[in-house]
Amino acid sequence: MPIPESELIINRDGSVYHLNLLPDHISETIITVGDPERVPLVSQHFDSIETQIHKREFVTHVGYYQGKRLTVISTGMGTDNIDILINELDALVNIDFVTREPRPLEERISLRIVRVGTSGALQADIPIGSHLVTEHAVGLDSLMQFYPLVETGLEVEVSTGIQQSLDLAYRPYCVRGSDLLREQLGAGMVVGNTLTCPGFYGPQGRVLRLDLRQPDLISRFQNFRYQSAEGEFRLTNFEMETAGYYGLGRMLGHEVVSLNAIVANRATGEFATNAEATVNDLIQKTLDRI
Ligand code: R1P
Ligand code: URA
Repeated sequence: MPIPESELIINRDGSVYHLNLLPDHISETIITVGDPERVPLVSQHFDSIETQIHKREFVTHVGYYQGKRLTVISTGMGTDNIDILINELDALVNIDFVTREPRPLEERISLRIVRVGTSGALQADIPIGSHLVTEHAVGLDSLMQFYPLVETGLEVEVSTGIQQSLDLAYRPYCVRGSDLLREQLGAGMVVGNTLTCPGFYGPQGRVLRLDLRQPDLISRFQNFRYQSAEGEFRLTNFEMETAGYYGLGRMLGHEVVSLNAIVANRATGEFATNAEATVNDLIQKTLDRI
């Protein structure tokens, strides 16, 4: 059955609805960033740029870095944008835009998707300026209420523990990312467990003029521990997209990793004086290893 026009929306020029890209526009390795202005910070290192396209917050540059074809795309903020990003990237490679049929199993393409983003550390021993690679992502957002994500026993136990310790009405989701990409791209980085929050202020325990429902939210995040055969699990940092990437990546069969430039530390109350340098170092490290 062809996928109806209302479900897979293809623009008049044959591009996918929000990303505005044609199937030929993307490479199998994709770097994603939140901030559209970070896209040229990545592509400035390319030997050549063959395509530049933008629509809304999705800015895409495709080019070659040391002979390897790479795509860099900005996503804006939040897992709702990651739902659009990953579904549309997957459609570009795994759905035939002429017949509107998913490609047969043996023709399916697994993309390598590398998030290069900023993040706040929860623990005092993860200083500003560090680079952190996410092993497990825990989603406090609602995206996985709508998909049949299959979690391992450990993932369910960890997220049930977090639900209890935060006194939440719902169980967050927990997903381990690609071991392969974590080892390849994250060598020497802090290996952490990232909390993905559906907001920057209240959901990350920040108080400006609004009080929090749980005034001790940050210390609940910081003090959460889960003991398993693999060792002690603690939450190391938070941001706003990683769990969405890891959940959708698992379900659609793409390799995904989240690399985080630590720009804030919520245990010490500091914010980076030179966040740009930490991000630029992470971009360079990513390109060198990709
Ligand atoms: C908040 O300032 C934004 O920064 C982090 C969060 O996930 C959120 O998107 O990532 P990026 O720097 O990649 O946008
Ligand atoms: N991004 C976030 O989402 N939180 C922080 O504290 C820093 C960057």
